[in-house]
Amino acid sequence: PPEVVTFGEAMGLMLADDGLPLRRARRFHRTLAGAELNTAVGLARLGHRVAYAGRVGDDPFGEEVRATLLAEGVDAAGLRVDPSAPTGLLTRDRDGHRRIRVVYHRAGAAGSRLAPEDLAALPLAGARLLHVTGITPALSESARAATLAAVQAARGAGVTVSFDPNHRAKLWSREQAAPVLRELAGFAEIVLTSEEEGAWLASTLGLERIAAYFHDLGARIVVIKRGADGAHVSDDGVASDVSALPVGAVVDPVGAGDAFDAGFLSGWLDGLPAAEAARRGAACGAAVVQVAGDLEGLPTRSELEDLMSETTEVDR
Ligand code: ADP
Ligand code: KDG
Repeated sequence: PPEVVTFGEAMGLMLADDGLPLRRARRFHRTLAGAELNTAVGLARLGHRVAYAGRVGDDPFGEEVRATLLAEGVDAAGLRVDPSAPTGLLTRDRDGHRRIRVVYHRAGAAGSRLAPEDLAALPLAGARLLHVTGITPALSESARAATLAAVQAARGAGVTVSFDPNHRAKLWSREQAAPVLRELAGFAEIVLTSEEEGAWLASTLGLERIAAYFHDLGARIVVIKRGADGAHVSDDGVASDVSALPVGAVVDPVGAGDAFDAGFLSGWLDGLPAAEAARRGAACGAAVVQVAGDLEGLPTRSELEDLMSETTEVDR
């Protein structure tokens, strides 16, 4: 049985090729995106057994989602084709220096039609971890209901829940999102958040105060991701700071958070202390920012070992 189950909206991604803004870009790299898809593939590359559920349309992007899951060894039995809507799409530009512009073409797409009954296909019983993000409940009423039902079922089955709020301001306002994200965080034993959204949800500044807020909601482990500043970890209130790995050039910063989640959860599954797991997360995040696309830079287990040992300068 899978160790980890997750679900969400997987989309086509058209990523502008070079440093041009979206408005003027002519060449695009065609790939896939979706926070939970990214984390699922990241975990599978590190050798974990993962199952993924969601809906895609009856179209080439949907076929590519299935093919990618299968190629990566992710159990895709829970991926459903919904012929009534297309697979969602997002476009974004790519620049290590300017602000990235993301444009969604996903309203009403197949992924947003996810409903509680879809999760019957998820092999929750026997799993060690259910990973959810706050993107899915932003997609629709039925997707929100599915997300809540999933974390409740996991709780009932004694499966650990990990939660990344991943607030997406283009999908819903802070006023709409806050109560839902706080409710979901209350089901999670592991919360993985960014500093900005953590401060907002906790209505406080300061890493330790943010962590304390999520501990009060019930989380045992709180990880606050801080981009090039690394991450802050609070395990039962015991704090550690983990530095980011040095990177040559930031080619595409998007997807680092999902990669971090994959690395962190991999470490947790392997029984590492939280600070060690965060180092694995940081290595995965660093690998992803140096490559265009969300999935492309996710390391395999042996690539991760090289990254973390920093010994391989030139391999000849
Ligand atoms: P998000 O994608 O959710 O905004 P972050 O930007 O915080 O997430 O990145 C997640 C993790 O990836 C960071 O905690 C860090 O370890 C790593 N990371 C992100 N940006 C860089 C960078 N420029 N250099 C090195 N590591 C990075
Ligand atoms: O975390 C990366 C995501 O932003 C990207 O893959 C797309 O899931 C996505 C979203 O909703 O923004």
